[in-house]
Amino acid sequence: MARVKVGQKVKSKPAKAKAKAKITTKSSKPAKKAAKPIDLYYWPTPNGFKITIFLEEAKVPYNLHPVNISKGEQFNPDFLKIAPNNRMPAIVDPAGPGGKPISIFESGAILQYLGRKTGKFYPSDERGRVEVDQWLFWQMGGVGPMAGQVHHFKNYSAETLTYAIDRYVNEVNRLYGVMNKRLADRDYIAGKYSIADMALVGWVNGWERQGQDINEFPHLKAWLARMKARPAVKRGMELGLEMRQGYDMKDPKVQAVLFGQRARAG
Ligand SMILES: N[C@@H](CCC(=O)N[C@@H](CS)C(=O)NCC(=O)O)C(=O)O
Repeated sequence: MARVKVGQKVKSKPAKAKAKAKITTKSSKPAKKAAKPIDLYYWPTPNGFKITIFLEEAKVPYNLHPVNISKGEQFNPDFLKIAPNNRMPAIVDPAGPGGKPISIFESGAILQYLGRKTGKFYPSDERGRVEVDQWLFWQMGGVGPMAGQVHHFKNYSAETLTYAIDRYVNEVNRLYGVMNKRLADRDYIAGKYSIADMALVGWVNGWERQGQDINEFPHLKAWLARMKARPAVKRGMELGLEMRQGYDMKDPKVQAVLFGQRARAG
């Protein structure tokens, strides 16, 4: 359901829903007010995919605003107003609490908000919610940052720093082991399919680049296959991939934007 507002064009696959919405009939029932689309600030990376997966799964209409992080668009003043950490994803929901707009940064906070708002993929009972929260925070504080460090030292760094590579590859290996054990007797990480699975899938999908062999983790491998078989997950992880073409993380110009960032004045 993505609609591109700014920047390059992005192909939107689920066109069926849009086409349907255009059909007008002479019904006596008053027309239902269409939900205002959510504005998603996005670049196609595992953190961005978390949100496109949710929106696709829950069939929430959204406008896509590409934030080309290789070009430094995460530092645009308008973007920083909603995402002061100069990282995507971020959203603006024009119909937030009290019917007023709300902006949110940090993918975990966005997932929880969307889960609460829609009542989907995030249980409302306390036990179920705690179960999801612990795995969601485990992804946010563990799998994401550690796999991110592997990507950096193993794939992007100009120097080969064996100690750093080993440290992060080992830690990701440990985390994969934890997931594998957890998934031995359940289909999804918190039992039922939830925002915690959505947060993890983009990262686990990069296992090869993280120096891991998924075959060592059969339950995790089966979960990954289960996740990737979901059409909304597929759509979410494919959205806008073509925008990344032509940007090489080893390009010194891209590295000058993304690496070695320090506090900025202002
Ligand atoms: N904890 C943040 C991390 C987001 C993040 O690291 N986003 C990266 C892309 S995956 C980004 O926007 N990088 C821009 C930069 O490094 O300047 C979240 O989960 O939302």
